[in-house]
Amino acid sequence: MTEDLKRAAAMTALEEIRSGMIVGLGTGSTAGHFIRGLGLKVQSGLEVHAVPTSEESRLLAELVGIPLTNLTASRHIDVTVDGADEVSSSLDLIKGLGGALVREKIVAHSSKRVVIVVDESKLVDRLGRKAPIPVEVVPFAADSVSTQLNRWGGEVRLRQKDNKIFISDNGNMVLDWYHGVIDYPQLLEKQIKGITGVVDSGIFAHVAAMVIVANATGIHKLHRPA
Ligand code: A5P
Repeated sequence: MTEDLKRAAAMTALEEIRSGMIVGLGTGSTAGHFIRGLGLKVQSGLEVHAVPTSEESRLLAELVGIPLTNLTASRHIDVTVDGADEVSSSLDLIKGLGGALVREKIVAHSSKRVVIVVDESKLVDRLGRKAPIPVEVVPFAADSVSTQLNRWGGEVRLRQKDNKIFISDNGNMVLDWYHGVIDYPQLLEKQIKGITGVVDSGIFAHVAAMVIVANATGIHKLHRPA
């Protein structure tokens, strides 16, 4: 059921894509549905180039035949379609439970428009209700950043995957900061980024132009107020 909703949101985002566009490809299961859908459109003649936000998405895009580019060859991306772990009522996001937050943020900030695709389980009134804040750190700084975040409150856990320390596509570690409800996402995003050794965090404040939400009643498009 959830998977059907994720797919429905992702398929709706295909309406945003036109021939000639440079498209940012997000990471995660919902973004995966979008990539597969885009692959089918490419096979039927749609002409796009895409910038993936992870090795996982790059492999999937190659598999389904989407021509790839990068931020050196294509400085500006027309539209990026990505998933999220939490979407607040003001359309701020927590991302990065899939571990691709740094490339996702770089691609999002290089995009004219960012469209987020989610099932309704990702909606919260305020960020931090359910998800921790992923914080990607240079491995040498994992302890010092963890100490600083702990001083600010909550609980910090070094991310593990398959009983090993998780290493991102960039060769870094990820701290999951169980912060609790976030009152000022934009401010906290800046504060985390200000800690030496932090590469970036999974708070994406003021990034999404539109969020496509799928639930049992259908598809709902939420727009960021101008
Ligand atoms: C990847 O790093 C994340 O930002 C994903 O976008 C997020 O975890 C959403 O994943 P799902 O679409 O699999 O729920």
